Amino acid sequence: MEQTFIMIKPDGVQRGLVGEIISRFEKKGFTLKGLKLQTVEQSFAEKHYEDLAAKPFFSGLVEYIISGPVVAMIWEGKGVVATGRKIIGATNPAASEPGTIRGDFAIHVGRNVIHGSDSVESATKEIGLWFPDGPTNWQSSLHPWIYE
Ligand code: RTP
Repeated sequence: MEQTFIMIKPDGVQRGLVGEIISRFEKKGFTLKGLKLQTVEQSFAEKHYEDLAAKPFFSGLVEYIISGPVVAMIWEGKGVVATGRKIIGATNPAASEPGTIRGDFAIHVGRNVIHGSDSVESATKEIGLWFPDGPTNWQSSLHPWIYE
């Protein structure tokens, strides 16, 4: 089953959005396979965002990510990478639809509350970085009520 890496960024934690965000993924039917609250070092944040190292906003982005604890999660389900991105909404909250997390809770691209892997390949890489021991191995009993 497909997995994705989701991170509630420091603004999401500080603003008390953790429960709301987890609830949206749970209610959709996805399964939580990993969860931790963690403050990361600069080098770790730079590694996570290494593909963006050349962007002008990179240093500000790293400062933002290390500014407080984040909630790192693994979510599992059919199509969870693409659907997770839809639940999150467009990168710039000004373009995020109402009903998405960023559309409902964010205004500025530099404080957009949440990260979600953009491909299955990125998800594998990010889960490996954040959860070196891998996901928690369990199966939701709701499975037959979520999938045909
Ligand atoms: P994320 O990786 O956080 O899920 O975001 P994303 O794929 O939707 O967007 P990406 O282009 O990978 O950018 C990563 C994060 O960098 C910040 N950003 N700031 N100031 C700016 O112009 C700007 N552009 C992007 C955002 O926090 C974005 O989520």
